[in-house]
Amino acid sequence: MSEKHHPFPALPDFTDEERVARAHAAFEQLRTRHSCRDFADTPVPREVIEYAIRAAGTAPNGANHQPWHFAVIGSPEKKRAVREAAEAEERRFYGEEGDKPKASEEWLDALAPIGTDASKPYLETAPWLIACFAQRTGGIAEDGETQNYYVNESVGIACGMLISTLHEAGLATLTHTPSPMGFLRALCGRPKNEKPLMIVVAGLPGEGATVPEHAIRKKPLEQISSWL
Ligand code: IYR
Repeated sequence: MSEKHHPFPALPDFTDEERVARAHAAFEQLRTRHSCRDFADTPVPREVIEYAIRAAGTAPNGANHQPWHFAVIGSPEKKRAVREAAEAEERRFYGEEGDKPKASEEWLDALAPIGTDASKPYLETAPWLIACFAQRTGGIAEDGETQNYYVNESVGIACGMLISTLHEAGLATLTHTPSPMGFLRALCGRPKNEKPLMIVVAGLPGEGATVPEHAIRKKPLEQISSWL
């Protein structure tokens, strides 16, 4: 049986011209976001992160089970532990332990223009690391058993909203995805039904921070859309 419904919240009564202008302005604001790999150690108020997580928590999701958890890491000790575990995984990924890299040659070639390697100092420098977990089960009550739906889609959208809100607040971010990320579950004390999806690193860019030329080239509208 359907529960009580509320009237749909009133939307602003914009003219079409205003809608176009606002969509354009939102695009111009979002297009200035780039992944940052060099962070300053400047502190950022916890409330910024709190609001960004609240914003993420409004994301559309499967059956409103809200299958996410955000573990916020701000202490130097925990950040160091994340850095050490992540770098150990990355050394295997890039083959810096002397073994054959876990990444394929094609993957390493794709990363070459970005210039990444196993060294991740920003995991200690940036003020906040937000470990994003996807709850495979749990439902609204987080009972650990009820089936969740569209988990990756839901948490992916929530992470997008988290990143957009942090950008709107004037912070730089990086989505960091060491693989495998099992160490994060233990480090954050999260249960087995939760899968670490990504770490969102947040803070201010370091003075010499750069963006690779490669990352600035975005596919044009004509390429990323078709109109039927
Ligand atoms: N997790 C690694 C590798 C990496 C993979 C992709 I796909 C990227 O877009 C960037 C990096 C690292 O962080 O270096």
